Amino acid sequence: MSTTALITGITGQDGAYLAEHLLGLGYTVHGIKRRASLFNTDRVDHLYSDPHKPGVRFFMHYGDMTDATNLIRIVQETRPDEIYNLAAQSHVQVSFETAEYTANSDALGTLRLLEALRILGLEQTTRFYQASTSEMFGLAQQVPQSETTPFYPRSPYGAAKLYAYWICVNYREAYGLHASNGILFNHESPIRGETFVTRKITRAVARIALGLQDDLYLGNLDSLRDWGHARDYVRAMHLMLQQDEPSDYVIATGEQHSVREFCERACAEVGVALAWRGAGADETGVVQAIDAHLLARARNGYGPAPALQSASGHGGGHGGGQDSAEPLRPGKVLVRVDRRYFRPTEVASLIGDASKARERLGWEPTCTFAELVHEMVWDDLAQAQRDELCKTQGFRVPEFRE
Ligand code: NAP
Ligand code: G4F
Repeated sequence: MSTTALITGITGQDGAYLAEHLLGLGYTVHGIKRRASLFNTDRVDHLYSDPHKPGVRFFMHYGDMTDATNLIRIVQETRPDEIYNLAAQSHVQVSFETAEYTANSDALGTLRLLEALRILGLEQTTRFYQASTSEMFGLAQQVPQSETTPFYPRSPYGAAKLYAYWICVNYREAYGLHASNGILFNHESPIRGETFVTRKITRAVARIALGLQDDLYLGNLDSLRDWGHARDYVRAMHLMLQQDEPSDYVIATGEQHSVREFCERACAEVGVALAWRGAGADETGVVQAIDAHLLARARNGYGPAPALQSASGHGGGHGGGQDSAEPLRPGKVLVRVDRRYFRPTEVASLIGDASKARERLGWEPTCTFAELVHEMVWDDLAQAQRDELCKTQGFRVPEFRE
């Protein structure tokens, strides 16, 4: 019989990568999705098969972390060997505006799920993974941050996640639950939510390269993050639940980059060298030089991304890019600062020490920072090219900006 996993937050970035990983390992995967007025299963649609067919191993159930009876029923029906609690209002800035809801879903939601295990008498049989976060380190008390670094959350999100962390530890100690916290540092991918800074940048750079967008407004350009790839990080989640003893693990690359550096790297993918002028809220990112061959390649390169090393080669492409307006020229301002994106309290710098995960789980990140940016930009270029094609054929292209 295959192992059964229940994933909350299956429609999110990590839920999708984890579901794919577990299905690949032969698991039966149940996921909890929210009812929404529009389809919200884009990220997992490729995993879905008609449930009426034999041998199906992927199922979704309507549910919500704020609904205890619903969670109890789903756990009762699915009887999972492993639960991965990934569901959360996961946007730090949004948590300042929806503090109570964030606490309800992220903190109390975790408690509800743990209680479901107790109520159903599954505390000795079901293993539990909690999606904890480096945001709990907040105003970091040590550099780099490890499992022993004191916490100092700086947002309603960080505070809610800290409750979830400790309630998980408490249920492990009080009731003997196999419950582990993955203290994950920022991890990204081409399916990262569009309002997180990395995806906001790669999506904007792709659209700017194709003349679909003029510029990009950002908040704190000085923020430093330890960015890894989500595909690597979901492997760590699974490994934690395969250990004889539950524990808490930092998952990080140990390498730090600024938002400014992320912008530079993303622009370089499309042949644009960015220079910075001014300071603070008046700082701008300006086109310093353009590599015409790289830009043409980015504009015309339908299909999968070229290998990273060849990105500097001269591209041919198969037509379809726009060759009329040339919105990019040296001196053009691409990045501006908008105070709207500043947070009431900022987490200025995070960098993790994942030695424990390396030693005990044998976990290593495989994707470098350059590879991550490359993959994200080229995936967004493919999407921008689709939009550009629609536009040139007279179809309306939605302008999602936040
Ligand atoms: P994400 O893309 O924002 O996905 C969050 C998921 O939670 C979505 O499926 C969302 O559903 C669901 N959700 C939100 N509120 C819910 C509720 N009340 N009831 C049920 N489901 C709800 O986040 P992610 O990047 O995959 O992150 C996964 C988890 O890891 C989150 O708990 C996050 O806080 C944590 N984490 C993430 C990172 C990171 O860098 N990505 C780092 C550390 C920790 P909809 O699709 O319907 O919105
Ligand atoms: O991409 P972000 O919104 O991610 P943040 O706040 O670090 O949170 C993410 O990582 C956490 C792990 O540490 C997760 F727990 C959490 O769920 C989420 O996935 O912002 C990164 C940095 C911040 O310092 C922010 O102030 O980028 C800065 N930033 C600058 N301009 C911006 C922007 N962030 C966003 N979202 N949008 C901007 O325009």
